[in-house]
Amino acid sequence: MAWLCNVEAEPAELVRSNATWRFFRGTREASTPDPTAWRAVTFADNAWPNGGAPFSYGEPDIANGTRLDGMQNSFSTIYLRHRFVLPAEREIASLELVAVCDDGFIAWLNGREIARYNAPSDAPRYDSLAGANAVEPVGFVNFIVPTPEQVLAAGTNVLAVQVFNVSLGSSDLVFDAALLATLRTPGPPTIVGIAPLPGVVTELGQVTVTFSEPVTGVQAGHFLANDVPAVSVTGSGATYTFTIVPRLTGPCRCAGARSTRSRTWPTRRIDSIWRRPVRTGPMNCWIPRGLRSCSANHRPI
Ligand SMILES: [Ca+2]
Repeated sequence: MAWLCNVEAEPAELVRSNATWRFFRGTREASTPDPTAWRAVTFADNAWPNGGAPFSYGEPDIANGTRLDGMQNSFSTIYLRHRFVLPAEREIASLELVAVCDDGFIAWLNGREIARYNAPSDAPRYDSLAGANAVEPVGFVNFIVPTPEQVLAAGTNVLAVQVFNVSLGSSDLVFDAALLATLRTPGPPTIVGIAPLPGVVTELGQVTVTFSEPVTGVQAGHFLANDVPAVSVTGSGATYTFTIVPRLTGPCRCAGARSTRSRTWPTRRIDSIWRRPVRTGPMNCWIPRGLRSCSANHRPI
């Protein structure tokens, strides 16, 4: 539901198609003694040459990228690494790898596998072969990463790919990929529910507030009624009930107060939402019993 997501999401290309990668020809393992070490963020790939994607041979229609002349009948795999930085203040909402490949590949993000296509059935080696021929013409295929927050990290990340040809003598090889994300910047919680609703009440002893997400650090003094703090608060998660003593029977001006915190939020924002609630109308129209005229005591917060 849209009102629960108090953030703005935007697409981001963490790794672009035609990007420059560090690459290693699979004439031997890319790392020893641990043949998986090359997939880690910390692996030193300085000695690997840079090459632009797509990586290919035997494809006369591909004019750009890195031509792997000499691969046919010589080696069946290549290793690729690409670094990118994820800003610390961003959260990841979705992630997918989009790849074009002849014949197969396995992709790891920070050492964790995120996608495989026509991959060998056993543990990949430098001389492994793709599990099947790519169907031509090859096109970009999407691979959704289901739990991106578990593989992406703030700061430096590494996308590592091993590409497999179907045979040493295969007439061609192609690989290019992009890593696409939806990023969002966390925002403060909003108030999505208030009880009693603004309007006419005869007296006011409690107010229950529901936030758009669980918050922490809520204290009675964060809620003011006629500028007097509530005396107690109960609740947890996203919903809290403030008790006002004595019960108010006159015009009541209510507002959220300072510094409730959820993960990182000041609640200055809560005040502003309270003052201008989108869904519930003006907040301070608490009309006391016996009042002749509503308008006489209706003062905007
Ligand atoms: Ca091939």
